[in-house]
Amino acid sequence: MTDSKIYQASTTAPVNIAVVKYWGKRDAKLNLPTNSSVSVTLSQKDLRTHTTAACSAAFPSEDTLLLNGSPQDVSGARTQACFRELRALRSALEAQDSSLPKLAALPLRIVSENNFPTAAGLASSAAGFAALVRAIANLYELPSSPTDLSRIARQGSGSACRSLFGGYVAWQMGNEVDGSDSVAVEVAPASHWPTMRALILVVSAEKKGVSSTSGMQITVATSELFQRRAEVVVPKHMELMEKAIKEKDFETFAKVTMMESNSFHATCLDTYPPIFYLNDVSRAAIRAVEDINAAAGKTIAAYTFDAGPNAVIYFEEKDLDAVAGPLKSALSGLDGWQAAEREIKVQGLD
Ligand code: 2P0
Repeated sequence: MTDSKIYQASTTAPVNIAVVKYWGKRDAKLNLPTNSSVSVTLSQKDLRTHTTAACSAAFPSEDTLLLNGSPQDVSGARTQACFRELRALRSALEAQDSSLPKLAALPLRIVSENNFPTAAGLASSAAGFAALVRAIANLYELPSSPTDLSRIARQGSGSACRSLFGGYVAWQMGNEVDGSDSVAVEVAPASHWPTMRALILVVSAEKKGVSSTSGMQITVATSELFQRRAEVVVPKHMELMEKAIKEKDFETFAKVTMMESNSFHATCLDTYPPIFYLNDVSRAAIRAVEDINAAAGKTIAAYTFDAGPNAVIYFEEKDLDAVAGPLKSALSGLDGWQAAEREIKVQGLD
């Protein structure tokens, strides 16, 4: 008799925004980075992926993935790597305990929903792979820690490993060739520094022009500035950033965040052919933040940009009025800002 029971589990995973940026792979197959990175996890209230993983002998024999209602190709090496690793862990459990249902052999049906635009520089792949990996781990009842799961999610998308934690998270690049030590760890929980806020300026919700995966490969191959960034700049920024977070030193946190963003976008420009992620509204946001800090007489706001024009502005809760108002009036006359204005969101941290 065939067991037609449907086993299922759901989870959500948050978006993370890097303050020390991941850009460059030393191993493209295993998604091993050329440098470590640090991120802040944003509230799941507005930005998150919700994923349900199910398996059943009654399902068609192929694994399937539906993202925002559209069927996705699961045959890619990255998704397959995640499925393979999770199935291997489940098989090991089943081998130890013969009373467990044989789930590893069953086809998977994954259903994911984002509550924000996909691929608009808002780290959708990070939340997506983190949620996919944790949903399947929950379905399989794996005893894995968040760091264990980060090792698997990293193979789906590098930045996904950081979305397995809330709060302040480091992705340690590691040294091993098999990637076993390239994992995410908590720098501090959100409760350590709960006054941190992020303002998201959605300058464009369109899909980005150059994907991160191909962009960073061209940077590694062509930019000499990149060498210095990976070897000298990022190690220095990692140390300063982890210390700033531990000491809740906003000025240092903010300065390193802005210099990191600038360093990353400088290596994009130094890539040949060059990669442009920032646009005129992005540059106006940078100038507005500089003006806000000059008016305050200290650094109360920090901008950062990923592989797209959208800005994330970090600030402390007490400075909301000094940051949001001036930013809005500085940008309100610009083309493209209409879209941004509607989308401003202040995020707490989970
Ligand atoms: C980051 N970004 O640290 C950096 C900053 C974009 C700029 O991680 O190829 O989508 O899937 O490992 O994780 C975007 O890269 O790249 C990214 P893959 P991913 O957040």
